[in-house]
Amino acid sequence: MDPMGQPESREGEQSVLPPGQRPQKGWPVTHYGPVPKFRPERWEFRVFGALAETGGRDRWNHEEFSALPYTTVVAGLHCVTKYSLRDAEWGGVAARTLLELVPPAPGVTHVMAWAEYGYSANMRLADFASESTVLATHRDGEPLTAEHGFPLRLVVPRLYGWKGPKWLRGIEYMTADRRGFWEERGYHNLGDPWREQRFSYQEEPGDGPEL
Ligand SMILES: Nc1nc2c(c(=O)[nH]1)N[C@H]1C(S)=C(S)[C@@H](COP(=O)(O)O)O[C@H]1N2
Ligand SMILES: [Mo]
Repeated sequence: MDPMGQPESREGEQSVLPPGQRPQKGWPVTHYGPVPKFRPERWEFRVFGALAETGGRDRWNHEEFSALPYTTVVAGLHCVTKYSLRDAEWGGVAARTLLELVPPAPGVTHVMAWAEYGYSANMRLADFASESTVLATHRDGEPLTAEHGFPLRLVVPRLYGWKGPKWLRGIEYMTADRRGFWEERGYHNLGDPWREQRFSYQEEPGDGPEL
C-alpha cells in the first residue's frame, strides 16, 4: 500500500497534490448544514440567467436528467481545509454537454452553481467549461450516497472542493461575477488549489468583486 492507501497496482498513478495538501484515506463527508432529503417528484435541475436563446429546453426532472449523455472523469478532490482525496472516477453529465444543450448568451463570463438550501459557488465560465468539469451522479461506478450529494453534485477538479456543490439543482449563467456562499464568507473568489487561493485576504485586484 502506498501512503494514499491504494493497492500496489495503482502506485504511481496518483497525481501530484496541490501545495499544502495532504492525502486523506477514505472519503470523509464535509459540508455545511443538513443533508437534504431527495424527493424525486419535486426534484428539478434548471439552467437560468443569461441564455443565448429563450424557449429551448432549460429544465429536467430526475428521469430526464438521468437520460442525458453519460461521461466519466478521473479526478481527486482538494478540500481547502488541507486534505485531498485520491483520484476517483466521477460519472455524470459533462459541463460541456450542458453548455451545448443550453448555450450561454455571448456576454456570459461566470456561472453560479446552486444547490439545495441556497448553497452556491461561483466560478469563471472557463473553469465550468473545462473538459474535466462534470455534473456527477456516480463515483467509481456507484451512485452517489445522500451525504456525498445524491442525486447530483458538481465536480470541478481545477478548483477547491467547496466550488463543487453537492445536491446541485441549477446553473445560473452570469454576465458579471458575483460571490457564492463561501466566497462571501472569507474564502477566495477564484479558489485555484495549484495557486493556493484559499482565503479572500489573498485576493489581488481583479480576482473578484468587492467584499
Ligand atoms: N451543498 C453543499 N455542497 C458542498 C459543500 C457544502 O457545504 N454544501 N461543501 C463543499 C466542500 S467544502 C467540500 S470539500 C466537498 C466535500 O465533498 P464530500 O463530502 O463528498 O467529500 O463538498 C463541497 N460541496
Ligand atoms: Mo472543503
